[in-house]
Amino acid sequence: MTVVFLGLGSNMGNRKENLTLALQLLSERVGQVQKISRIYETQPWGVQNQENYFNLAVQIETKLWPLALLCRLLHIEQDCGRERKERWGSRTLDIDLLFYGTYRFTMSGLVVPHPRLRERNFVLHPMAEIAPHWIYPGSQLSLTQIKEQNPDTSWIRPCEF
Ligand code: PH2
Ligand code: MG
Ligand code: MG
Repeated sequence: MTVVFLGLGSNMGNRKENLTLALQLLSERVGQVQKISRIYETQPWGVQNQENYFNLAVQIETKLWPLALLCRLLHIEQDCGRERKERWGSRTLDIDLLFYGTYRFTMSGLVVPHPRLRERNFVLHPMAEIAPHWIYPGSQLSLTQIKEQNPDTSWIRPCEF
């Protein structure tokens, strides 16, 4: 069993429902969901003129190897209505593999830890909420420290439903 952290995002359709359905499918197809952050509303990063995102982070214990896990994540994205068009463009659901245990690797287009997570408020805030003391593999820094050092100025606020 391996603990993995995923980042979820949605900025099309009913963003909260998309995330809720994704969490349901993750628990059925990937493993036991151990921690879920609050949902945050976030400024679009990359392409600006698109709807604000809802983002969250989740901790799951899984027996799947990385590429099998990636394949399930892509299927869940599709089953939640994802169509791949523009890079960083709007999407009903995006699921990014952030950490796979404490491993670091690159294989078949999959880079772990996720290469851009250290620069993104929309990942670091929800991650630091569920795993503040998690050490970024290969560094001596916790996610809380990385979050505090991150120069990203884009806004992020927890949703109040
Ligand atoms: N995902 C992207 C590009 N930009 N911006 C925010 N705020 N949240 C995201 O999840 C996001 C993004 C590509 O996956
Ligand atoms: Mg992404
Ligand atoms: Mg993605």
